[in-house]
Amino acid sequence: MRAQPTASHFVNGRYVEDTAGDPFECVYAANGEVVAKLHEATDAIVNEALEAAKAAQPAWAAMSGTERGRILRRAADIMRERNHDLSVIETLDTGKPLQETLVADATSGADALEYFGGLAGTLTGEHFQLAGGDWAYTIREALGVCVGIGAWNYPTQIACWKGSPALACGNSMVFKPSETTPLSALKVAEILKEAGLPDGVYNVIQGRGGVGGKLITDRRVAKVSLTGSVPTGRKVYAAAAEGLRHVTMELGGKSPLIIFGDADLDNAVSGAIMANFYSSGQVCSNGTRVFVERSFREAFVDRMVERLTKGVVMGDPLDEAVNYGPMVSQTQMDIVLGYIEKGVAEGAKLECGGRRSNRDGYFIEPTVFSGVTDDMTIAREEIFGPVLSVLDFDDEAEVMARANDTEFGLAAGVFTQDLTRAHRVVAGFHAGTCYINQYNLAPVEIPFGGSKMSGVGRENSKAAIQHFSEPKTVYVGMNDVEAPF
Ligand code: TXE
Repeated sequence: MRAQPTASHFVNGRYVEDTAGDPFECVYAANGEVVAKLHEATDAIVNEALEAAKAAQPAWAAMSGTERGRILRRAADIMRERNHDLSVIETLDTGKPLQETLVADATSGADALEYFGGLAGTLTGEHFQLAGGDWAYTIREALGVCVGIGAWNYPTQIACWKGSPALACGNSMVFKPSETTPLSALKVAEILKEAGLPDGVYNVIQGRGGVGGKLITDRRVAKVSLTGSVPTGRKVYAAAAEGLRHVTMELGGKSPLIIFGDADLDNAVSGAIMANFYSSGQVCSNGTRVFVERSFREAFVDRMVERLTKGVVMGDPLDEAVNYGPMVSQTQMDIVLGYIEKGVAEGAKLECGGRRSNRDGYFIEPTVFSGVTDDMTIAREEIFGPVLSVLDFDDEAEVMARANDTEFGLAAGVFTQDLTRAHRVVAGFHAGTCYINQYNLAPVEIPFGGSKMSGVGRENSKAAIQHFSEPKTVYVGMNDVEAPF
């Protein structure tokens, strides 16, 4: 098997296996080949990982931020040196084209390790001068053992986006990747160890939702950070609430992308491509409801179809000339094909795509619907595949109301050359991450996350520090104590 890891789990600084755990397979989505066989974590493995994380955390937190940061930054350097090998594993794990994983996955993980490594030495509390010479200060403290639970679309990135700020703040982590993509996070754990991370500070264990459930409800756990769907988010949030645990929820979306008639046509089409077809559409922040000003629609759809027809290169994702990969799994392909069928049945006009490709693997042709209305299923539910819906609009107030008429609030975007309108529109969006004349970029320096049903908390940037640490307030009395009796 091409990508068989040494063992299923990485606990307390070493690979461990427990064959009593339910077996599962990692499948290369481009051809259905089994590339690795693993076992779900048994209760013994779950316990071992949590014990290791609990035992390692105090000494890790007691190190200076600069020392912690140095290890994270060293790990970033190793990730960059091994970018090619890590990208191949990410491609085998997810089916995303190597052309894409070479620039978007280990590199993004390394950015997070470097950024939070740099911040680690700068974390401080505050000082407060109070009446009569009394004063107070806060100590920024780690939360303790944090659990990270990942989705299958960006396994390396998610392992690093959660691990880096957690570790920078002095926490330890038990990370559970998606059962669909178990490989990449193990590499992150290996590299952190090689960079000098003390054993037990970052652990990876495998399993489906049941293993995640055991982690979330364990009394040793202080915080849960999930990337996944809204239904899972609800369950995980509720389970975490039982123990009043801190949470970060990075969930799904059905984000609007508004294109006004004055936009630069090719930029708008490029933005909509990035918002719908990158990673074959398997991106949570995708702008899948593309509202196009009616007068501009024909030109927009024509150019979109032309660019997809001429530009998409489907094939083995390991071939660097290929820029468009399969769905991550047969299950996901079936879900997406089901939505396409519904789009047709509900009366949307298929402009291109709409079918499974006739090659091996779980490929779906890039699909564009026009004439989509707000009530159609494809305009309301997260599809998580390469399906772009064009909805017509006539004026700004109308489109804003329609754009916000969703339970989700992850991202939103606008293309226009009118500066005032651009800022007015983003001010009106009910969404956590907004774009003007750009879409779907998420550099580590800026906060990323959703409002409404799309999430709680933010990842990346200094904002993530707030979500992986808490202030301890210390009041310092400088005067005699006054008491009523
Ligand atoms: O996600 P799930 P899946 C969406 C997308 C997709 C759908 C299903 O629409 O079609 O989610 O994908 C773990 N307690 N997104 O099945 O089920 C699970 O093992 C604890 C959006 O992969 O949400 C996995 O590790 N953990 C998303 C993780 O949660 C539980 C990206 C996500 O699983 C659990 C991927 C439980 N009860 C899919 N149940 C995004 N927003 O980026 C499941 N898990």
